[in-house]
Amino acid sequence: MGKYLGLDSSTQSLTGLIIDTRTGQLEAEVSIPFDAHFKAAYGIDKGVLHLGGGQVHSAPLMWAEALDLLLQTLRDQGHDLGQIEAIAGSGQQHGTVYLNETAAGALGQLRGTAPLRDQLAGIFSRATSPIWMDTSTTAQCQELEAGVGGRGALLELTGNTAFERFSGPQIRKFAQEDPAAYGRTAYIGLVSSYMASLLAGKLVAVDPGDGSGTNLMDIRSRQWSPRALAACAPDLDHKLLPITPADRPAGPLSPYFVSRYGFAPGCQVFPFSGDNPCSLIGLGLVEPGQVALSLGTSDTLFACMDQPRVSALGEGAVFASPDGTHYMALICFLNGSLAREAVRDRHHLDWPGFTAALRQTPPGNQGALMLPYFAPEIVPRVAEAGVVRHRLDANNPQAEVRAVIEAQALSSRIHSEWMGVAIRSLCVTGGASTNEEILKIFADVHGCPVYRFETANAAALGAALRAHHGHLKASGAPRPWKEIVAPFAKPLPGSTIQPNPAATAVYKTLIDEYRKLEQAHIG
Ligand code: ADP
Ligand code: XUL
Repeated sequence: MGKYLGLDSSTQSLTGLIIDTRTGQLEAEVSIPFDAHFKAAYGIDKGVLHLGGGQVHSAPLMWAEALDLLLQTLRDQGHDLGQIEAIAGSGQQHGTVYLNETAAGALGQLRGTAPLRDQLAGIFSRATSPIWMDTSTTAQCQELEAGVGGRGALLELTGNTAFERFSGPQIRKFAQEDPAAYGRTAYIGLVSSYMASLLAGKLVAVDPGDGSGTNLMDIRSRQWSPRALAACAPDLDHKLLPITPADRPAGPLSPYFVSRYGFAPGCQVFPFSGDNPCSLIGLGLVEPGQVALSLGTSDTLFACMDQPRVSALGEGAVFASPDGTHYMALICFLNGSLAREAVRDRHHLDWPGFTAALRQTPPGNQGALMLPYFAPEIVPRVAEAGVVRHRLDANNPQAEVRAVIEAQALSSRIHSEWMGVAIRSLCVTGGASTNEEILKIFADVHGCPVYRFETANAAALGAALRAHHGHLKASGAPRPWKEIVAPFAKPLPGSTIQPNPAATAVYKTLIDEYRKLEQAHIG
């Protein structure tokens, strides 16, 4: 035994990762990309539905279908799921799932003879879920802040000013725009709690890590704030699933998965958390100090903190760490992989061509700069998409490729200053962290080494480690986090990228130029 499964339900894919804690090995790592399997059935593009006016949703029934497909794939690959002791997971943060009053019964009666899709299609009071890319809730952000006594009051209470992508503003918008469907909603959860509920065959609570991405949780008590709930939407205290400690078992796995995929009946399910909080664990950031960079659909830069240091500028977010004691500071850039892909596709390149362009161009790009707002941006706040080119030829593919990466790295440097953390190294994860040329630019701009790891799926790994930690604790033999993460969250030998001092010197002067360009365009 000693095996644990971590799941990551992200924007574009569902990943499953199995660790063997006796050998310290990753035993399996499988991803189900949503577009490859569900594009036609759900009408998605890169995992999401663009509904106009900044509304970006996805389909919770699709995530359930992906769960069946992932477990079937693991089984087909010969993995004995009967050896898994416990499962935990991670979900893209902030997205909200709306269930009607039949949901609890349907989850409790799942039969192994038919797929989840067929049994759960009727449980939603809203067929689609707004996700973190949704920028349509500016009015609701203002109303929520005003409702608790102002921006400063919400920041003090929840650790965060109101953000368009956070769950509270999403819920308020739904309650305002479709009060009938809101009235039919018996339960509101997050992507994380929804995925955990499928596995446990019952409604599973939200963990404090993901709860802190709602604008509704008291960051110090790690419970819903009655004041924030009242300011958000009617009757929300009855609809929103409760908050539970991340290491309290949610229950045994539903018999559905036991009969269909051969899991052991006693396999435990732990609450899921957000993808960034899980990545914090998966990269071994269980003590303050180190800083991490995730280059996924979004780019995020985050650090572990002792206390919830807040960002008064409203740029950074603060979440509770799923380790139960610490906090994390995070900055989220919406124009991460989507911007890199936009440049790649605009110039008809593939990843090798994109990477070659980075090799062929000099640090500093001969003064060419880009503000890469291919979509509205979270940090800095940019409401309308619009790419700005400064001394940059839009028809020069090489310069464009370098410009987008340098912009992302410079922006991550400028907008992390509020964290008050000296960035002495960066632990990297996410799909684009497999690209060494991209990482070199981040190392040079930050002037620090970049550490790489065996897996680029730190969120799924962090989830598996959470399952291990929780399972030991529940069995009466708890072990400190440091010992749990040590065998897995260690940089790959020989893979560290050191900054090039000459390039770092170039970027030192460019930082101010980039800052000025940004200020000139966004005020
Ligand atoms: P998420 O978990 O947010 O869905 P991932 O961390 O799985 O995203 O990252 C997926 C992204 O990784 C893809 O959208 C793609 O843009 C990017 N990616 C994959 N390979 C490369 C590469 N060689 N160079 C740059 N980006 C890459
Ligand atoms: C973080 C954020 C994104 C999502 C999707 O605040 O919005 O990083 O978690 O990965």
